Amino acid sequence: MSTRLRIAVQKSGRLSESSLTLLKDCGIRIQGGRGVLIAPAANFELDVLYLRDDDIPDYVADGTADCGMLGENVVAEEPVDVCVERKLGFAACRLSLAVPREVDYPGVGYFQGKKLATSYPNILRNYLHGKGVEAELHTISGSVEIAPTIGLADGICDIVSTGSTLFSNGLKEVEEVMRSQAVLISRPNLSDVKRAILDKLLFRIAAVQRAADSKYIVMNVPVDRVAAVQAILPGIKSPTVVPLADEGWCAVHSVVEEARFWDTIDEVRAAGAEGIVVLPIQKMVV
Ligand code: PRT
Ligand code: ZN
Repeated sequence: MSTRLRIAVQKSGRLSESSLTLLKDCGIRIQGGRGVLIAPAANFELDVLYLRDDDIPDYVADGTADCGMLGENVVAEEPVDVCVERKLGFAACRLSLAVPREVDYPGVGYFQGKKLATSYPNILRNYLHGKGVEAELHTISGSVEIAPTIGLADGICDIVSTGSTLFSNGLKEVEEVMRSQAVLISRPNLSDVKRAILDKLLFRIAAVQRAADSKYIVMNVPVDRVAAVQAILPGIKSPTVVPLADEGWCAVHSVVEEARFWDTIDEVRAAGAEGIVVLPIQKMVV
């Protein structure tokens, strides 16, 4: 029995590139191209198994793979016993109900007794059940968005990201059934050795994600304004303050959250900071 961790990754599709980039950012070098079924990492106790995303939950649940990266929507649809270890922050989308644009939509009760086409019958059934609505579900595996036009259904439940597919098919989004992003799943009861490798991988993923969410900033601040600027900057602990050759000035170094980045810049400028330089962070281990 191999003691290497086997991770399932989508072979080709919307998740493939970002999944492999994440492994690369974790310093893991995968050997060989995607033409193979299984590819070993050169410098980590990991093998990559390339699969269709729909097959990943079953393969992880039955132990063919130890873990996998895929959309939450696929995990939620498959009734299998896997654990969601971590949200990965890419492939964000939502699973939504949509109806023809001309429908005067009164609320979710509209779907009572209606025909709905979807590739996600389990998620949709649960959702409608929770709303006390009973509809006739038609499971189709592709091109769900054309079902109303060809008279197969009154509405659809499908993945939406920009909304342009719905728009170009004369549909409008009326209910959000679930939000989704890529996640890392694992099978229950991993051996201690494999659990330790997975924890090592999760630790690296956390460092990569933290870095992506943060920026390093350096700025010049008059000595008498340092306290005011410092109060604005959270940093990891407190900011680093270094005296400059020009007496009366300091350089202040700190880490700011991407989400609050521009607000922070406005605030420190108003507090007296000048010459602000912003740098990307490669990894952030705390
Ligand atoms: O071949 P394989 O089975 O492995 O791949 P697949 O064709 O089943 O999946 P793929 O690669 O299309 O998507 C993989 C995962 O990406 C999905 O399970 C979602 O978690 C996520 N994701 C993110 C999306 C989208 N965004 C998305 N926009 N999956 C599908 N779409 C499709 C959607 O089905 C619809 O047809 O894009 C269209 C809508 O996009 P907009 O931008 O027009 O709204
Ligand atoms: Zn698929």
